[in-house]
Amino acid sequence: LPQIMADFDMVLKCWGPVEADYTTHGNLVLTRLFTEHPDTQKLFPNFAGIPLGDLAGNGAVSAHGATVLKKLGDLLKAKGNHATILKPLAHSHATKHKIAINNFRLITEVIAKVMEERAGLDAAGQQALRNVMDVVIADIQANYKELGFEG
Ligand code: CUP
Repeated sequence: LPQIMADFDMVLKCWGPVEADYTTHGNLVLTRLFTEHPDTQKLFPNFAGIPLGDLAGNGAVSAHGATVLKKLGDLLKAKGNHATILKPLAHSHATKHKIAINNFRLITEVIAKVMEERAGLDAAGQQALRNVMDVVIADIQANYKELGFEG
């Protein structure tokens, strides 16, 4: 079995607690991303003015966080067969939101920590998540290039 398939499976083994409450975990991920990397909050005009202390209770932050994690769940379950999922996602993040590639690396590290704390993802599982996201991010980058967005 190729290692990357074992990596998808290892992350999916801890996905249950995340999937059980995308809204709560999505808010935790974005609140932590914006707290640890303040520039990322400015990427979203709707969120830019929210004080750090109010992020945890903000419904729009929770809603986008839920969207992000649902999408990641779809990607994990596709186990690399994700071209049709990634294409529209890359398109909107390149042309509408203008999210540079590095932000996907930052959010990967935040998701690894939140999954460690909330879903028991151990060090090997966190590395598996990084390996999976390396593939996802490389494919987003290929889409970005095609769209002429340097990312
Ligand atoms: O969907 C969405 O919205 C996205 C999600 C994803 C992608 C890729 C992979 C995974 C997931 N997003 Cu939005 C993302 C992001 C954000 O928001 C921010 C920052 C970074 C990233």
